[in-house]
Amino acid sequence: MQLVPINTKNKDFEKLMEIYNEAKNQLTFQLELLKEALKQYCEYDVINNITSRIKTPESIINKMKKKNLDINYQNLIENINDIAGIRLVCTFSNDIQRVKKLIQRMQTIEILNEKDYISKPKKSGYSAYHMIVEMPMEYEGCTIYVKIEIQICTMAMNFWSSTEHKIKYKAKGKLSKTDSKKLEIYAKIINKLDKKIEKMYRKKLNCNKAN
Ligand code: 0O2
Repeated sequence: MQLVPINTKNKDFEKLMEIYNEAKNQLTFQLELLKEALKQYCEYDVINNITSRIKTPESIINKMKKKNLDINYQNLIENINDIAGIRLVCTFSNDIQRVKKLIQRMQTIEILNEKDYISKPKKSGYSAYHMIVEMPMEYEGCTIYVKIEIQICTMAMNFWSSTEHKIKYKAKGKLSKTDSKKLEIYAKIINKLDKKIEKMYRKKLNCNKAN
């Protein structure tokens, strides 16, 4: 099957997407448990919300074309790492580090790759922490390893990236240079805001401890 050209209307493709979907659901469930445990322990929503998605067939094929890959199953499995994606939205910027470390300790997954767009945002202004993880799944008596992309960001970063996704990153038509520049500036403002809010929260915590 590996070098067979992909037909997204075919049953094989549907089956493969079902496995990615099942892996995504299982990992989301485990991360929901982590979210609840953190809430109990820290007495606030360290992870504010979790969303997940499976990439559309059209988006998968477009990404393969963009990477100049032959459209076959081997290339899809080996090179497209975010067919299944989970986004964890944290309350404060420091929570991202804490959540990242807890995910690194999870026994059910293996971390394949990490990208720190927090310390070094993309040219567009995009910032988030990315982890590509692999999860073993049982399928027809065999174990197969499914890749999932976890994105960790703050509410402010999520606001910026979801909006920018609609008006620039995946929008039809090109955004003007001036507006692209504005988006870069807004991303910087948002990151500064995150830091200021975090600082305010730490100050309040210290005051509470002192009283
Ligand atoms: P979509 O529609 O969100 O799924 P790689 O295989 O690692 O070399 P890849 O996967 O493009 O290449 O890696 P990268 O750059 O880390 O991007 C992965 C995902 O991060 C993207 O998936 C987006 O979800 C998000 N992302 C990256 N850059 C930007 C950006 O400038 N703006 C926004 N809004 N999101 C960004 P997709 O498949 O490109 O898009």
